[in-house]
Amino acid sequence: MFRQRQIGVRAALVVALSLGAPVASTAQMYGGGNGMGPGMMMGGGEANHPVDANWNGGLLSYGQAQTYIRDGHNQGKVNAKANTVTYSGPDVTINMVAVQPGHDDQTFEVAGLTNPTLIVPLGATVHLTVVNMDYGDNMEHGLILTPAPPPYPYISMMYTGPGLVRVEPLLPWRSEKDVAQAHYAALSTTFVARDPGRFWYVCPTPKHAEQGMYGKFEIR
Ligand SMILES: [Cu+2]
Repeated sequence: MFRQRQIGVRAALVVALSLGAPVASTAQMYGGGNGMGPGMMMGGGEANHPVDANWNGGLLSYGQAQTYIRDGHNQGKVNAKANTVTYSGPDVTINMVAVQPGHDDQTFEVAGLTNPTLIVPLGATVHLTVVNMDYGDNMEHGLILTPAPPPYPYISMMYTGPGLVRVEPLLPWRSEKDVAQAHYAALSTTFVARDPGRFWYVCPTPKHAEQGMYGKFEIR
């Protein structure tokens, strides 16, 4: 929470990850946001613009984004060979980037790994933040956590549904300045990893999951 406040992530969802219950009923929005509550379906292309004054989510400078990325390297045990990050303890913080500079399009990065498998202990409270460092048309990104495995179709949400956990609305791409002078949209969600099993974090932007923008999320 401290970190989230420090980087100015204002909008957050609190949800309970429970396979048996419709999550929308347990989700709750607080701390601002765009007035779009949980369960909002993606509004085709309306988020397709760079960060501007209308963005009510968190905003990071380049320097803050670099600190955020560095912190991400200390939040779990990184196994680059297996492409896994294993978290421990009752409170887990995950700093995720959508398309970190220097990485391929349509990827998530955690601790410098691309689309890693994230392993979280059963019962942990998970603070998940996504920062969009991507740029350009159709490069808004979001995240939903779903038990539905790949492959994903063009409109992944038609297959995954709204998911169990969501980072939304879609984060606009970086402002139209150079990388070092741009601002980066950020959103956080907090949930309890209540059900053991294998899930997937998936980008709901059309075509992105189809092109590989997803990774495994294991609770055990
Ligand atoms: Cu995406």
